[in-house]
Amino acid sequence: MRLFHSTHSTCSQKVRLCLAEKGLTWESVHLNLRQFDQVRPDFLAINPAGLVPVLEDLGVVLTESRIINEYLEDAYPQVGMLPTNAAERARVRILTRHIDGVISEAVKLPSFAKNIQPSLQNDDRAAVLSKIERIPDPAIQSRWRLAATGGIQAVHVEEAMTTLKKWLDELEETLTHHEWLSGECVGLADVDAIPFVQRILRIDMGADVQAHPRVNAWFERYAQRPAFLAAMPALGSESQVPVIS
Ligand SMILES: N[C@@H](CCC(=O)N[C@@H](CS)C(=O)NCC(=O)O)C(=O)O
Repeated sequence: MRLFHSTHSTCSQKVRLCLAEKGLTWESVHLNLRQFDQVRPDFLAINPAGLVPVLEDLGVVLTESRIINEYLEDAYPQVGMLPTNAAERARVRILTRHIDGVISEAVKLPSFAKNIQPSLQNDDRAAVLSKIERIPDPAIQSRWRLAATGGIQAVHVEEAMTTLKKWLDELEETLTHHEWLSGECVGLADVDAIPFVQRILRIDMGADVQAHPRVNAWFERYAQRPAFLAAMPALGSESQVPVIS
């Protein structure tokens, strides 16, 4: 099994957590997104969308972190990551879909504002903009261009922060009924959510997490697990490699 991933990419972290929880071993192909490895022709040949993570397993090439984790659950069920009850499985999938469709997007601008925009200002702007031209998705291209030209403003970030606070409220509510987001045991909803709660902490929204005592306790409890230590970057390491999301 081979994983194309990046240390500080939340979507890569989701998959690394799932692999670690399942005790699966894998070969690492690391991409530095800040250096635009994702638009190198050899990587675009593997994923034309220019995004990590990508999992190669038994001749299959998979993109999309949520789908990769579902695949891992189907292909390697020995350590189960979904509840057995059908209604509970559906509940977990609603959570993971929301993370994939809404939360994953919401963390990007605040992450860029905090980490990417300042660091890009030290680079040669023309060289950066020419690399950005090679990004396949126009929306992703414009986010990078906005950051490269110092254009991300507080107002852009505010809307995202409102979405993230609302999500914390939803997680708090879920954790009043369940020990883990996935039910009685750690599962896909937990591994999909952990990277984003950590990111929320790292974009200076620690007070918002603390205002949600169950979310806070759940995060601290999960952070004791071996999978967290194996899959998540050490605190403070963003200063060496900027966070992208
Ligand atoms: N929906 C995709 C999103 C993947 C994604 O956005 N990956 C980011 C890192 S978390 C990336 O590769 N970004 C490259 C870029 O911004 O150029 C998934 O969940 O896998």
